[in-house]
Amino acid sequence: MNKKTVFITGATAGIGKATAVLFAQHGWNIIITGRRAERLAELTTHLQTTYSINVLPLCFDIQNYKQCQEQIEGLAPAWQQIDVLVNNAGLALGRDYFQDGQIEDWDTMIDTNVKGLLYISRLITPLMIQHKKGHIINISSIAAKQTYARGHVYCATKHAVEALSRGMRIDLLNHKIRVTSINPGAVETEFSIVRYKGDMEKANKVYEGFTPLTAEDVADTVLYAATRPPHVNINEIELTCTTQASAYYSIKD
Ligand code: NDP
Ligand code: 8X3
Repeated sequence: MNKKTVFITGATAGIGKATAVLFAQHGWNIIITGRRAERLAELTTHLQTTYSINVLPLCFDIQNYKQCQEQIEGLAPAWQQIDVLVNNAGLALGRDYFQDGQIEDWDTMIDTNVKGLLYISRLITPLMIQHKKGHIINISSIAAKQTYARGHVYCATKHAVEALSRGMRIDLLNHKIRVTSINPGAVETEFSIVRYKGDMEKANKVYEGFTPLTAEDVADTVLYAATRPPHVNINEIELTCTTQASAYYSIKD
């Protein structure tokens, strides 16, 4: 396989899916992951038939280390040469006051956004070191920079991703493995449907009256970071829609 390979977690929806499509358009081979097998199969067929690239779908839960290990250690040699890892899978659950927070929601956010990202990165970095190349792109958030009301644990997980991006960048320096953190503001995806547990009214309200970022906008920054010359590392990119200045300040269109 002469083409470059990107490994994208959480490619069954939103930013991960848009990133898979954009990289496919640019001729990359792609490993896509997620828990929804049917969506992975549909995307695989679409990408393989539309762009002449190879796609490997891996269906597993990144919260489960054994599953992560089986999938990554089971990669065929040609798929082990991963040029770019996009740690994208993640979620928010609930907008409760701290004192009303649901323990299961907290566990799921921490297990996915922090531990899942750690498991995948820990398993893939030795492959990158072995092949003497690699780039880890962590999809963090403006929630890594600011803590907003009733966002405590989600914001804490993204603050952790920020610390991990910095830590990885330092420890992987000797191996010239690049580490980028991408911090978007509001992006209209399935994120709010997941956060509000299927309550479409609450989910739609989040994006009412303004034009949020699209998943494709974020995918574009991922591709930008991944395609700089080898001596350039984009450490961090923060992006919001034009009507959002921070987690606290936004205006209607
Ligand atoms: P979506 O809900 O649209 O997509 C989330 C993706 O993550 C899905 O493909 C889902 O796949 C996957 N995922 C979730 N949990 C797991 C798990 N346990 N194992 C494997 N895959 C999992 O949300 P977004 O595209 O918006 O979110 C992507 C990332 O962007 C997240 O890290 C989020 O925090 C971040 N982000 C989002 C913003 C927004 O406003 N939307 C803004 C800033 C950052 P499946 O369900 O099939 O497993
Ligand atoms: C997701 C967007 O508004 O919760 O990270 O920070 S927000």
